[in-house]
Amino acid sequence: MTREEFIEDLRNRVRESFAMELETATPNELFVAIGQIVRACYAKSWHNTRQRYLVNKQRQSYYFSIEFLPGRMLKSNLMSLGLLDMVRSTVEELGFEFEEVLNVENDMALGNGGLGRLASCFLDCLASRELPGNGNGIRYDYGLFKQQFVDGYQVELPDAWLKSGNVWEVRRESEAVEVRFGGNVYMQPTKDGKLKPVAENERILRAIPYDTGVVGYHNDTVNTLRLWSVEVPESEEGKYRSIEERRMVEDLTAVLYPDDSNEQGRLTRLSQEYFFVSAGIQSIVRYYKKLKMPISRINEYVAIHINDTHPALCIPEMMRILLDEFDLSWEKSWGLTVSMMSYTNHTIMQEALEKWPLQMVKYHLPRMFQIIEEIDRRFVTNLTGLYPDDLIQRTRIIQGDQIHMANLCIIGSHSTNGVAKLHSDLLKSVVLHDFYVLYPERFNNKTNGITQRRWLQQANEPLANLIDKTIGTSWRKEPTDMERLMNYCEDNEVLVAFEQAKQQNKLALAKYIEKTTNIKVQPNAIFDVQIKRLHAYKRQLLNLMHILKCYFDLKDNPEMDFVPRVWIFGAKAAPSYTYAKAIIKAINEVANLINHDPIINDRMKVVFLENYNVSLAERIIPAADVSEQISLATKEASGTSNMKLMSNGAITVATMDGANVEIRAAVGDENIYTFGLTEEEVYRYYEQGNYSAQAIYDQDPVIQRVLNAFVDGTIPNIQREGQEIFDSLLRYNDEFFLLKDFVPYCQVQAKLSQDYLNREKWQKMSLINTAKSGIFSADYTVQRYADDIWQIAPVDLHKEK
Ligand code: 26Y
Repeated sequence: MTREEFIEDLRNRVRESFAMELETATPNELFVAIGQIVRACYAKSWHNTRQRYLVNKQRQSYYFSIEFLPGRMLKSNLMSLGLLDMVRSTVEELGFEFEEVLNVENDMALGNGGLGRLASCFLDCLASRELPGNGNGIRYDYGLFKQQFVDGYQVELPDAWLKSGNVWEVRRESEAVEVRFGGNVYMQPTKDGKLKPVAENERILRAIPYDTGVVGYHNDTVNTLRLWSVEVPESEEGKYRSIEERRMVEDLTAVLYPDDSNEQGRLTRLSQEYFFVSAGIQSIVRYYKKLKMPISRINEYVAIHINDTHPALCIPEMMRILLDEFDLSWEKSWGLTVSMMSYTNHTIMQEALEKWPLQMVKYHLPRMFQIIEEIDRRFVTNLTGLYPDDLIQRTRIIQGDQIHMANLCIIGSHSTNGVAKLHSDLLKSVVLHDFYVLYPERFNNKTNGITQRRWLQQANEPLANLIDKTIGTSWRKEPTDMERLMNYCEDNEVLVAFEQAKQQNKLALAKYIEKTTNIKVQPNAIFDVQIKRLHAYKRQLLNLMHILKCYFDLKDNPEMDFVPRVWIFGAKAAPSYTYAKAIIKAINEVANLINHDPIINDRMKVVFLENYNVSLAERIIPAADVSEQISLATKEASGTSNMKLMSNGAITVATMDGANVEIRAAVGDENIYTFGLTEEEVYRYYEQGNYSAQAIYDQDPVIQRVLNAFVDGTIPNIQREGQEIFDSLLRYNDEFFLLKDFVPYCQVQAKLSQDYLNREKWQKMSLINTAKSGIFSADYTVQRYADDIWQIAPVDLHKEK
């Protein structure tokens, strides 16, 4: 597309869609019109991709996830299509601010955090590596809540992201399917003496797919993210007479559950899980029928991935279709199902493991219940005598009055993976050890990754351009080529240029901070960043304790040498997670105290940015000097912000947890600040039960002063929250061992501050972090899933078939 064609197209669309002239358009109209142009640009490739997969009878993977977190899509689509520079310069020449146009787009925030963002990175990588892989999920009317602070407290507002329309989606009426809930199922004998399930009094809902193109980077691949929305089918209109009844139905895909740690066992959540799973599996089977292949070979054409246990019902739903609709035997159906399914575990935290009440499943999903019961029965029967009874009892799916979804996933799939080496090892040796005894060959590791296209190329153009200038542009397609930056570790000119790029990003973030919070920060201070969901195990509180220590040091000794620092937080707390909310309040009050204390004289600033989401991450990450990855060892399955920050040249302060271990191995000990308890030490405390927070407190006056600040009025306005925090540490014995890790944490922070003064040393460390970050590209992660688990191969759409 030439510049002239683009302007002409833009002019026409603004006219036709808004009855306006281009000259009078605002960023809103411009965003919609450019979005339409971009969509039109990839429409043909999208169609071709689908057509080619169909004609080739391509084996495809389907990534089932109850969360997807793509963020904004205009800039990434423009970049993938190679149109970014032209469109940007043209828009600016026309007298508009391109940034403003981009900012019109609502984030697509249909996810809580890491798991949902990982799903979106994976889709991007599948398309960019020409791999035939699709997403399947829910089109929530409301994404993750918007966060506001009122008097330092988190307040949640609805995220009505669809209010102004969604240029990227296509509603596919003709591909709607029915999903059935409730009713009774009984077994009826057929003529040939078999038993067939017959259902009565079911409630039938309609699932409408909305498809979004996933545009590959500089290739012609456009894959599909299919999200399902619920409707009352016309045939059922009469049944849902009252407004309440209709609302019950519409509630199904109304909101994303905003909790990523505590399973609450809610019926609507269970219904969501079955709804998108059933719709997705039906749509896969319907597509497979088009290939005119026997059902007994479906596993040669379909790979289904279960992202955490939320889509676990894929297993019984596939069984239902093979058994009830294709009349296959149990054995045949089971063989096909297990060979199609694979599962990723994202957590070892007990509270986040899904367990559904038997009665709830039995009443609302009676056929699923029957099938799960039979899977469980056969599992027990087949293992009895071969393995100890207690092992069988610990691994079976139905235990007491609950269905253990992780057990269902492992038993019903051929692959179970963790998301970082340490995490996968813990699954084998501790968390899922019993299963590892049963199925050692099913366990594997797939360390998470990120897409540098979004997190470096797009979010950090100053750095990306500088990398181009230094080593050429091949890294944009092959991220490990960034390793060539290692040749410039001693090159002062290059180091200074990298420092300038960082400075430019810090300046931009400083502006944003001032605009949104009124806080002025010095761009030459250390920008110390912790961005992630608010969770006790992630230990934002440890960071806050260190901030308080620095504050007291300066108060005691105002003349001391102190390397100026700006602490930047971004974090949402689940609305029902009161402890996490108390920590938000405490951080905000400490920020208020320190930011306005004349003695501190701007040497410390604490900034908690509201509404952390993908697009805010894109602003913060390029400007970070320090990346806080300080979860208690064993608790963070992988982490992915650690990789994004590293790639952008931030230095990590890390516990030996999740993928931090692999980051250290990549950059070397000298280029990361590690501290804290190791996995072994944590488990030793658990085994020996001899951790005493009180003992640590009693011996350390600094810790006493820091903790007392929460309850003695030093930090104002946190009577209740301060007490809750104080109690969590002392009365309830500090579940995540903050007090034990506090001193070593402060020590590495002090070292870091000193190192920061040595600009050359720091810049070298930063360069090495970027240089070594290529291995964390999700391009490679996805390639390993494709090779080891899904067995899918690239399809070159440039080539004629
Ligand atoms: C069942 C419900 C309460 C639930 C909902 C969401 C449970 C868990 C989640 C989300 C979990 C999640 O985001 N986990 C994170 O996944 C990332 C991608 O693998 C990891 O990097 C990160 O360590 C892990 O906490």
